[in-house]
Amino acid sequence: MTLTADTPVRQDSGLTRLADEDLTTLLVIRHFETRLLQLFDAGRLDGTTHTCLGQEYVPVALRPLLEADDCIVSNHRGHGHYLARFDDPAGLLAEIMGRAGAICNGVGGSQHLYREGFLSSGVQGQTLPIAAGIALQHRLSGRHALVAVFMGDGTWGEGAVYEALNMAALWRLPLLILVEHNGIAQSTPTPMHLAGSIAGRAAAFRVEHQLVDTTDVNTIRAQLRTAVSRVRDLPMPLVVEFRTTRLGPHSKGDDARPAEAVAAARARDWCTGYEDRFPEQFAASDRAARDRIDAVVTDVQQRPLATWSGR
Ligand SMILES: Cc1ncc(C[n+]2csc(CCOP(=O)(O)OP(=O)(O)O)c2C)c(N)n1
Repeated sequence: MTLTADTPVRQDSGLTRLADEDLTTLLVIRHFETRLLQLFDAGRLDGTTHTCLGQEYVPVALRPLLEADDCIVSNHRGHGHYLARFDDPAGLLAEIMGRAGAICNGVGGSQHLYREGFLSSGVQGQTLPIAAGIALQHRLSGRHALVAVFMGDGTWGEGAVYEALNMAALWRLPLLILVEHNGIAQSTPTPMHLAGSIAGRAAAFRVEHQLVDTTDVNTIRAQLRTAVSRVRDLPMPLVVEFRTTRLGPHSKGDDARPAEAVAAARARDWCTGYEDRFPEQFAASDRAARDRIDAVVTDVQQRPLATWSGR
């Protein structure tokens, strides 16, 4: 299926019951991101931040498909990618607030994280050549592991993406390109910045493309399990395009969309859909995740500033 401006985004009628562990991670990410926006509004955070509200299910669905040896390369909207990999909201918040216990001593902030097997950069497109380079190293060293790189639809406007795709296809790199297609890049709707389609661009390099058009974590896993294994086993590159929605502003308070577009995005929120379908399980997990993030916020705000020697 090729996505165009007219492609309808379907409401998920087929949400299935999640394992408690998955629902917990989804809601930890949801409450983490919600609190970040509140902290910004209250003047408690500096810099900027891009929340993944509405897109939490993407990294959570991928979690069991990735192995410990696989590497994740994330982008500017990467908090959910990190929290699905590491159950560490305190380390991440400390990084964003520059407090003791921060993942990178507060030097990286929201967008530039590094932890074993995980790297992020806020520079659009930069991550694709880096991810291809790591995948090449995996291949040359005989390491049976892939590199999963996250990007948005708007990032297909960066030339470096195509250099990386070319090399990935030519050298058959174990590169899993995960596109969170949320229909907008900052303030520019996708039809205004993307000629053709993401599927068509992948095809130009003879790279396989798979579309995911559901928010159901269990269904996504079933749809992708074989393809992700092939990326690692053959190896080969693969583009997976998630038809998703961004619920929040681009970063802190800059939502250029008309109110109806925001309302339409909210109507497709996996979270409210899940709450309607499984109210009891949702209520218990939601309360626990909210309490946990509240405690993390209280704890991290009281910590001393992070220090870094510069070496
Ligand atoms: C090279 C570069 N140009 C511009 C920016 C500023 N910027 C940050 S995110 C963004 C839009 C990204 O859109 P998309 O790739 O669709 O991801 P989304 O924000 O929708 O998740 C822009 C223009 C940047 N970070 N890097």
